[in-house]
Amino acid sequence: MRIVFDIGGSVLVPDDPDIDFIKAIAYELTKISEDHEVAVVVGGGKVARKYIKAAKTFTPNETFKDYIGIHITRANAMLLIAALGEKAYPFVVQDFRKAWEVIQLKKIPIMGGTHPGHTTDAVAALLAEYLQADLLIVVTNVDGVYDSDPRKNPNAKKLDRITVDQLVDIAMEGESKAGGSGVVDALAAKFIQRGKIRTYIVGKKDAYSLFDVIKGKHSGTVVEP
Ligand code: U5P
Repeated sequence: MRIVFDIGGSVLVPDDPDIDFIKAIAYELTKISEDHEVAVVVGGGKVARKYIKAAKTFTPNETFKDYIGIHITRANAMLLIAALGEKAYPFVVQDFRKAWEVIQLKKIPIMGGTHPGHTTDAVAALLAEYLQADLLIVVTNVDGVYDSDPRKNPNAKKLDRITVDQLVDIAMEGESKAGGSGVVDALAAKFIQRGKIRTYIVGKKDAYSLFDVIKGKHSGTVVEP
């Protein structure tokens, strides 16, 4: 299989870099890459949002703040590259075609953000579409898709299986400002719909065994294309 992993920045770097988690996923990704083609997109998460919030003091320019976010995603990507060692391409990949080329070299391409105006979820969805991936795995700090925001509503129910049209509806309720934090960004949901990409949305706990996740063994949400 060809698999794209979308690892949330807040999962990788909650406040400080989560060394044990980064080690664990580097191990899992290396193991998976023995039998599958793997590409990874890393987010900026909480750290990016802190920088974007600070920058708001100085500028109302959303695009400028997006660029700050992109830099943070690339710093996080460098951390994962360091953890993967020889298995990863040693530069943060900034272009989908380059990611394809890196896969042909039998290395794992690691991307962060690309352009202002969206999050790394959208990058991952587009990458999955471009690479014609069999599977997109989104690792977030919520353990799946809920019928309402579980951080605000204690009665929110996790959805084991949804259609991509449902995902689009849920994502559209989120907001699309620099540093926005819906479960996936609306644009990403649209790309998943357009690319008809089979997608699993899972939490950090499941991500410790990505090897099981790719086989469908997880407690997150399956998005049917
Ligand atoms: N960002 C972009 N374009 C990208 C990726 C990220 O502008 O391709 C910016 C957004 O402001 C985003 C922030 O909210 O970086 C952090 O990325 P993420 O963790 O939300 O994906």
